[in-house]
Amino acid sequence: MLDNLEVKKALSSMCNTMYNKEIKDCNNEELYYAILQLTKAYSNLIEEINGDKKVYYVSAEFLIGKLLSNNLINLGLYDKFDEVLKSENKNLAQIEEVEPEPSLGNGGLGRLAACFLDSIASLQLPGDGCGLNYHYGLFKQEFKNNEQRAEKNEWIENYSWLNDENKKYKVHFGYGDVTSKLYTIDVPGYNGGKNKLNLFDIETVDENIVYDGIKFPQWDINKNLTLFLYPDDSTKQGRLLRVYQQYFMVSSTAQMILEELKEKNVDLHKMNEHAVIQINDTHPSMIIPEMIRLLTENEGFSMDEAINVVSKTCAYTNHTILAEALEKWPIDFIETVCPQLMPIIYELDNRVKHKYGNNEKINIIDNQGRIHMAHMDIHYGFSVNGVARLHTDILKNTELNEFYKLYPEKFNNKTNGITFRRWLIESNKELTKLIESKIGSEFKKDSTELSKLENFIDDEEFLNDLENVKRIKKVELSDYLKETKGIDLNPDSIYDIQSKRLHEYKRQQMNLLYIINKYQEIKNGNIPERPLTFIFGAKAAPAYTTAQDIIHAILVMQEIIKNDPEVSPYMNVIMLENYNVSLAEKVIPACDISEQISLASKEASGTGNMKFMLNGAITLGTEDGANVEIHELVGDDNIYIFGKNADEVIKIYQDNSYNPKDYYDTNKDIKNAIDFLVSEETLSNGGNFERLRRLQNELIFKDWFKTLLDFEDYKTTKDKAFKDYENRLEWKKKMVKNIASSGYFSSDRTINDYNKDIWKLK
Ligand code: 26V
Repeated sequence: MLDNLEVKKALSSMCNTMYNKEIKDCNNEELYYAILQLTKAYSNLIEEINGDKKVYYVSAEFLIGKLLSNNLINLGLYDKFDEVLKSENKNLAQIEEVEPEPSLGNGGLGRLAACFLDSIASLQLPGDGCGLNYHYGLFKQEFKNNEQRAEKNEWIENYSWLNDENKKYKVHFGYGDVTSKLYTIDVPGYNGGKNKLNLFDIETVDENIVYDGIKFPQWDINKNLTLFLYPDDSTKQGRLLRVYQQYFMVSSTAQMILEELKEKNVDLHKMNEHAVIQINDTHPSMIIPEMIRLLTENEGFSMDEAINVVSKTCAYTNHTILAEALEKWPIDFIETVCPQLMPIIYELDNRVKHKYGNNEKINIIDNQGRIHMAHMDIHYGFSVNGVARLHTDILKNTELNEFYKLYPEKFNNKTNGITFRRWLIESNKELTKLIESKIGSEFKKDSTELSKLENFIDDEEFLNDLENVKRIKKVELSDYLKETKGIDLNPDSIYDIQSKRLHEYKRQQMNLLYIINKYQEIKNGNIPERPLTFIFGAKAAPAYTTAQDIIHAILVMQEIIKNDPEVSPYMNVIMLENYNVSLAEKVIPACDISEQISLASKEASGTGNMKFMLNGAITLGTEDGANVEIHELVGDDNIYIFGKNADEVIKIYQDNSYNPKDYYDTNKDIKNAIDFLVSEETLSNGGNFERLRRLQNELIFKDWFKTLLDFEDYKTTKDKAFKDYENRLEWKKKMVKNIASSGYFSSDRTINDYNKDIWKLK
């Protein structure tokens, strides 16, 4: 292992070669590129993790975040670089600000994939990620006129973490062949060894066709294929493009896997003993027919043999029960994009219909000619897992019950997790140090050690230190927002934070109604005991109108309060621009109250909830997703639970018995808040009548995710949390209890579970 002197020598020599300068004379940008090159060089020296069997985690998203600190930590070099740079009057955290963050993901599913890669490598298991090299990722969010604008997110530079592997694959589309080119990013583990993230790209992609934000000609596949993640699917051409992307991803991946297996001289008939393909949601589902096609067409397999071995190799993870996110592609889409798959899909479908009869609940091809990707995964994969206990139970007993009855042995739960290396050690160094001073550093390798913190729950000095750490992180966030956005935060206020994708089921609109209600109370002279800061971070899919309307309403509320001196000393609303992994690393450690308020049964797991808990925030949430497990671990006194539970919600949907208008008519707080959406105040503070009226009508007459049903309980519970915050001693104990109970949510635990029950790597 290198010592500080060697690190200094290496850095100094890199600066000399690259810029002909001394370290002290380089600016942050120059230093970033020098350290990037060095880190890549060190990573090059690390052995790849090998084994008899390897997992391929195939995913449309990998929300990896910045890599400099993460990789230095995992390579054991962070402290050394930090010290060397300090001695030269430089600051590693500031240097990392230079790094562009790739937006190769949208939310939880993509961030989970990134945490999993970190844990797989850190547990020294052989396993690679496989996905696409989107040049502009999802999009960069900007606010203009109180609306979200989508801009391209440029992240690929001449020097980046990408390695060109000089490997190519031919992918056949209906209109002709294209060439897929492989790039990789090293994934070093915390305990030595490294894996890879494989990102495929089309050779002919053309960045110059993008105009006016994120628009581009949708028909020109050779040029647009890997420009953006989740291109607009409100048009047929946009939906087709998603299928082109998916087929490109899985055909490249399947060819690469077969190539690797052949290099290892594996008998492909025993492929399942050497490879496991984890299908992350349904975006990669076409890997099943594609692999069968490659084996039958090129490797001399019979159809029976190919189906048999592929079914023993593929495993499927479900991340949502929302109908619109369960992909069903029309046959003619597949005929256009990859016609060679249709005979295989017909065969798979026929076998199911032959065996189980024509049953729409489990058919692969339904009677409207659509292919249900999840159904194909379940029939032709060996494992189906949900991502939190409640979610898996709902899959088994409700959503996928018909399948569960057929294949009970395939179903299993894998409660999600997060990597503590990024979400504690990297993003909250102060808390890490404090924990270390009490229980030693073993928790860095074994997160369950955190439970030892409970021994200090009555240790006043520790409680005060914990409070100080929280305050430091609140001040840090405040300074950062002041410096970068000119936003003022009051670190003595309570930070109440909801950061996650914008979706009606997550109910940012319920939080907004609470804020309006609080605003109206203050106007009526009802001042809160302590100032309140409400922070949101969320991107909305560009074609999702209601989500855009909700962002607009939050921004207008932010404006109203900023401009109202009667209210602004007591409450503040901030909608963070372009919430991403880097911003999350600053926001989460600063949080007092973590908003996890989805309509019960709809949030498969959530992973932000775990990150907040680990950093000492107290959850305000429904009995949904992993909140249920958090609740169980911390106990009733250390979480704020409200609202209808999943059984009640499912029943209300079944009975069709919910009418939001009843709540609007009978609850004055609800009526006043909703009426306020279209009012003199909103319209004179940049409000857009059409958007606000549409949102108002949505809430009164549709409210598909039952905001009004839970509002009253939400308000009561949230008010109580704010009141309890004033009992500082008790609150600090709640913080300890949450941190001490969070060990279960390490993704190392999750990956161990995947390995034990599904992958069986070693
Ligand atoms: C949904 C949408 C909807 C709008 C447009 C684009 C788009 C793309 C993909 C999806 C599928 C979302 C699936 C997803 O992210 N699920 C999340 O997975 C997390 C990790 O398991 C879990 O914690 C979250 O509860 C779940 O929502």
